[in-house]
Amino acid sequence: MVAAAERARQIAGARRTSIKLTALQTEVDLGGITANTWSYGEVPGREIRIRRGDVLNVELRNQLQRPTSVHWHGLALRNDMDGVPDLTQSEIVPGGSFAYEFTAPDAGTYWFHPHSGVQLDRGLYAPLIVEDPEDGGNYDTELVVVLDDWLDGLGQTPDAVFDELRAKGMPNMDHGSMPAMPKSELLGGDAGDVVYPHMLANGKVWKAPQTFTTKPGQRIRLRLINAAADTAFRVGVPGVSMTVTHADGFPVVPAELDVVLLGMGERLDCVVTVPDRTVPVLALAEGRGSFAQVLLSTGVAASADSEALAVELAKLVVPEMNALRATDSVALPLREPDVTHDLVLEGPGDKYSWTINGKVYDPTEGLPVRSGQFVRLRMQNKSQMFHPMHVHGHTFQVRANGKTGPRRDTATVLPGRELIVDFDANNPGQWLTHCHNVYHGEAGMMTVLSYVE
Ligand SMILES: [Cu+2]
Repeated sequence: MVAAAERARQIAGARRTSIKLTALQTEVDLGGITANTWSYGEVPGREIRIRRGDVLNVELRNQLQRPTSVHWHGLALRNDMDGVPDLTQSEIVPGGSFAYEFTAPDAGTYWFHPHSGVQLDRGLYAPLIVEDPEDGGNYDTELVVVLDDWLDGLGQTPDAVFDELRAKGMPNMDHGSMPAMPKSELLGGDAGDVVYPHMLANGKVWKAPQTFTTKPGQRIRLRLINAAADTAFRVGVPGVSMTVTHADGFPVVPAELDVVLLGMGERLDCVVTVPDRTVPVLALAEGRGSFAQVLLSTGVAASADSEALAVELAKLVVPEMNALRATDSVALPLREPDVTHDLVLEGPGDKYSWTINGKVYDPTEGLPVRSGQFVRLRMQNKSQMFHPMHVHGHTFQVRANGKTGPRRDTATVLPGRELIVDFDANNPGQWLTHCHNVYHGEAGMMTVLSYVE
């Protein structure tokens, strides 16, 4: 069934792109700060760029001391290439390799990362851009901005942080003092479980930002990717409105917004017109008082320093991202689902456990679906923290208060709220469905959408 679904995706004249990727221990420069981390050679890893319908072949060589894997986040790919150990493949052992090969059926802004433990909170992530030969009319150039929260290799590791969370059953403490855990009104409660010393945009701290040289009047398509483990970002370009065109790679009815919000794993594409001065793309770590940035440099000085601009940006009202609307070309019509599954999200419980329907993850148990069904997921957040819920291998239709929301593969469910998403069960296999907070996921908040005969 998996092979048949893959054959249906293949198009005549498809190009084949072959890439070799190595996961290894490296030193990276975060902008005057050197961290010893695990990466695909640099942070972020080098972008992979293909066209819709292309076949991508990536040989991953594992030079780490631990097993790893690669998940191609957001792609409706063949299930045996989805990169989830114990569910779709065996882990890639140290010294081993694995050849991923699949058709990329839909254009959009995607990314890739391991699905092994909390490795995502190291430097193992990179953009995957699938171009649509038919778009490009409304912008002159593109800029990919990958956002991250960083602690690895600076006296901490994600594994040690996770062990500490489990041992204490609560968020990590900062050197024994009382923790100042982040809170956010926008996120309806807790904004994170982990304290991060740095926020990064394209691998750099805000004091040493990447500079993108441009000129006034240029229209830039920003491809925003939140690769963080535990941090939502509100993103804006001070004084410049953004035309949001895509959510998680799929087109939305263009929306003019001053600021947007990205949960972990989420992507937004926005077109901005460069003003007659240098401006930052600011990414405020929600509830944390820190930020990252990329500068759009015109050669003319900015109107104010970025710290002052960040204070102003934090005052703007952030619209509801689930109120973005899929274009008619991709929207799934509202109809009665063939099957509805409830996902009750709770935690943290004993030893920092996070659960779906009262259970921690078990790869042998799942929510059954059948090929051809129209499936509804009703996700109810009964915890104090937001959860960006990600479904592998499908792009669902968000139902925002009965209205048509965006098509997405990751959508944030706020505390005390319910989110309904629908999808066509048209990609057979065993598909992980989970919170994209890597610590929540690793602590149990994952389940499987399991195609059955
Ligand atoms: Cu979560």
